[in-house]
Amino acid sequence: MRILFYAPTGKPDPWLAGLRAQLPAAEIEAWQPGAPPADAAVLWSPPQQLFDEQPQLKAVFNLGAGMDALLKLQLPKDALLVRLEDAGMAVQMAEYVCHYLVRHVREFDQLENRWVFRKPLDRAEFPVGVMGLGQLGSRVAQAVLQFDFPVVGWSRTPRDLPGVKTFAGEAGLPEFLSQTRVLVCLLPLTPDTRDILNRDTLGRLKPGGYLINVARGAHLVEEDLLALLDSGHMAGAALDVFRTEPLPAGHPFWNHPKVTVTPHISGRTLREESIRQIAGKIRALERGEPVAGVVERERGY
Ligand code: OXD
Repeated sequence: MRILFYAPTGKPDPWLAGLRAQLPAAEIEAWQPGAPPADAAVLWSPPQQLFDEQPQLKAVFNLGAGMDALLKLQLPKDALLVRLEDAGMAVQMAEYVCHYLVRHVREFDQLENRWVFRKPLDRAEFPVGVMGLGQLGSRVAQAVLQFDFPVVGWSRTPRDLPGVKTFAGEAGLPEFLSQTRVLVCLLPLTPDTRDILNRDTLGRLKPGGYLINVARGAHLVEEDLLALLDSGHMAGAALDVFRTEPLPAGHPFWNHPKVTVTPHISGRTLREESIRQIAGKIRALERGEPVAGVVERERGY
């Protein structure tokens, strides 16, 4: 089997070495324009040229959970598309969300240069709503539950999660939002979810709403959030993803007193875990066995 590797940033060598160690019988190379035809590709954010030159690919392994960058391209029509499942990302997402949730609710930021007493807060007043209840969303919801916050969840199709009151579909969205004060977005980016965090939806949150977006920048209409922060309906936001990344210099989020910006680091792709997972799936496919994490192109994730 011949496998191509591509990632626009970072060094390919440790990835190639790891994949070769796991799959010693395979021929594994970094993709270069004009590379000979391969059977599978392991990649992140490739140029269209890679797929134009490799229409015969049978399997494409995405080095991330979000498929949006890949699904924008013209893909080999018969290739199986496989996303990265968890691979150490879920626990990082859970840490990120719990960190900003607790930091906000417990008022851990020192905002004034004087000793100010803060009265204890009732966590029942901070119900957390998790949008997207796949592997990452369920892990985040379970972690938040450990801190005794009420948790509600929303997903496209109905899901049951222990301890979480769940809502589904367009019909369930208004009720989900009205029961939420801290909103966590972990949705895949699809035509249905683009711009889903806007003046109307964020305006339905309980007063003093707080947004944690660890999904994609295009879920959020940035000027709508700014307007709701300025009106006081929203108390703040922790944003890891942006419509334009890197976030441009001079963007109002950089110095906004109610916004914390992080550089798309809430769930980093971990090399060893990812290589083990992808190599395991390649071996399973070679044995003719099904694998998990196969993306439905129509659905977008
Ligand atoms: C992902 C990401 O999709 O890193 O995994 O954004």
